[in-house]
Amino acid sequence: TGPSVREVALIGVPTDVGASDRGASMGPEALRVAGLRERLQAHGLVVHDRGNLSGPANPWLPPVDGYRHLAEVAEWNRKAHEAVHAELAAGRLPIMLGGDHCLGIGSISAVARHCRETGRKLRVLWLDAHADFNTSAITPTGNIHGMPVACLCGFGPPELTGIGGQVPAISPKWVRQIGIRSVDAGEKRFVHEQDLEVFDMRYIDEMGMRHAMELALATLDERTHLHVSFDVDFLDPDIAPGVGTTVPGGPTYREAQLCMEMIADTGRLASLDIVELNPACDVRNRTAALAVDLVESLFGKSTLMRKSSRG
Ligand code: 4U7
Ligand code: MN
Ligand code: MN
Ligand code: MN
Repeated sequence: TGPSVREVALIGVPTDVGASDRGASMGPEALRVAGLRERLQAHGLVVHDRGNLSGPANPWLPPVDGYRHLAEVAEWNRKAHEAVHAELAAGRLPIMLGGDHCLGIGSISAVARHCRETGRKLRVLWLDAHADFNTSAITPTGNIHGMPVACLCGFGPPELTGIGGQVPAISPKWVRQIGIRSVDAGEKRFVHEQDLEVFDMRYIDEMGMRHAMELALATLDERTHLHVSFDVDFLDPDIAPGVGTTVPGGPTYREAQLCMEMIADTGRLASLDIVELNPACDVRNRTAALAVDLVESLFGKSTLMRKSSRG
């Protein structure tokens, strides 16, 4: 099993417990309404929609000891972990429909576990406006959707870092972040200290999306499992208003398409998260439709038949 898999499983994880703004819990349905399943099928993929996982309600409380809703976040992530791992073990490509980005902990820890079990190398592409590298000591908000990369790298509460049975679940060396333009003061120091490889918007402005992606996708080989964690706030808010935490100055439509197409061209995509879509902030579901459009490119849609095209 691996990147040649053409069977995908949609796993809805309808929660916003990792955020302070509500509404990302409606993301899975908005993606379905935008035609995600049908658009993937049109590319020859066999699509299994597993429906939505269920879990605790959002208590909507202030943070305690630097974490908002830690118990609920842990429970949702344990469920996401098991669901994603089961699909990988069965040879299917899981697409987790969030939900807020705290769910990257469950999803990516499952991917890391699968890679350990099958002797694969993991590369994580983190497409986001934010680095999501906060800890309880440095977070300005206590929102755990700002902490998943740190938790996966072993910096966080045991309830979250322990999901998947190995701490840390991943090494910062396996991660490439693209589109970053909002990093908090303490988080900035921590990103530097841990030497995360970040292609921020300054880099993309100066060098172009093509060069950034060439480097982010360098040194993949036939044993690499490529995971994409797509936070919809990666995109410029002018084209993607339907997120809770917009940050101006993101990738344009064309830059985002190129990013997805270059990932498709590697042929190594083996799991995906689509997170942080917030229909309560959207305009006539257009951000969901855009996300679906980009995901089509990620699975090999291209304008013309290209030598490198796989779809
Ligand atoms: B997302 C923030 F302070 N950094 O930690 C925080 F700006 O998953 C935002 O990338 C985090 O959308 C955004 O709360 C989390 C804030
Ligand atoms: Mn994020
Ligand atoms: Mn974000
Ligand atoms: Mn967000």
